[in-house]
Amino acid sequence: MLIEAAPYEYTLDLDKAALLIIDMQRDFLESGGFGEMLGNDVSQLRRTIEPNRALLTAWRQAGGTVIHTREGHRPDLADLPPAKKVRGRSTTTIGDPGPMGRILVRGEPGHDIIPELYPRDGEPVIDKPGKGAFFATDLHAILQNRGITQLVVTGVTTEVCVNTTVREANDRGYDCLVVADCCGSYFPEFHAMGLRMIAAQGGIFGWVTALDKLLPQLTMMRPAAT
Ligand code: C5J
Repeated sequence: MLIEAAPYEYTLDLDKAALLIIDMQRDFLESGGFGEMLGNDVSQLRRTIEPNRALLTAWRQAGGTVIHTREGHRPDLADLPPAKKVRGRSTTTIGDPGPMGRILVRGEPGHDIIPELYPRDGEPVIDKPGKGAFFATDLHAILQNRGITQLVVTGVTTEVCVNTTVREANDRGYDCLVVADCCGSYFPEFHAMGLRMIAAQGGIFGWVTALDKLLPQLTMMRPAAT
């Protein structure tokens, strides 16, 4: 299946591909969460929910592999680097009580994935302590065991966890297709530049497409189960 993309068309093979949805967590996206508490405009991220929901629905109907990630730490914070804890000099940091439980701690309500995109049974959820989904996780092993070489990447934020994951994936030999309108940043200029950096120089880290280029192809590929 050929998908119109930058810098040139992407050949998607659904049997070798996974949809990788990065960090669509309540604390980043929901009004009243940690992201908003820090003064961020969560509407910049919330605009990605509906496109992600449409893509996830079509991807599931086509029978494709879906993998979700969440950024966060063990409740005892043993995997939290001191540098990450103190960065930003904020009075409230990772592990402290926040509006939806302890901030970025596994098992807390704010750490979980938003209900609109909630994982189904059988869809792996990768709990990652860093920005990249490959660092200190079993993502690479899971992908290799399933024969996956292509990643369709969405989620938040474009310039942080999406970009870091795409760069990690690229170095491990995966072909990444990033869906622009299914990614978001609190900072629109970083979103735009984050996408440009991926597709620059002939696709130095991967490809970038839009939902309206991917969705019709996906829907055509395999009829929805009745
Ligand atoms: C993600 C962050 N998910 N911005 N985290 O991008 O700290």
